[in-house]
Amino acid sequence: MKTTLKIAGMHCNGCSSNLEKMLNRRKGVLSASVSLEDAAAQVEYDETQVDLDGLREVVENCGFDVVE
Ligand code: 9UX
Repeated sequence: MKTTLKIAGMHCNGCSSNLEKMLNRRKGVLSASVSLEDAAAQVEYDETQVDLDGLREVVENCGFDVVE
């Protein structure tokens, strides 16, 4: 499964690289790439191991929000 999440609250390259690192550490995430300019995260994940709520949890734990 592939999705693009719109992310609110990222201010610098540290923000985007932290979020990218944390998403990639989440069980079930196959690969994650976060763009500061686009304010977005592209995530490829195994939907039997993690769902959108699980991804949102990672984003919120990093101090950001997923924009609906
Ligand atoms: Mo940059 Mo983001 O110093 O939480 S890492 S603002």
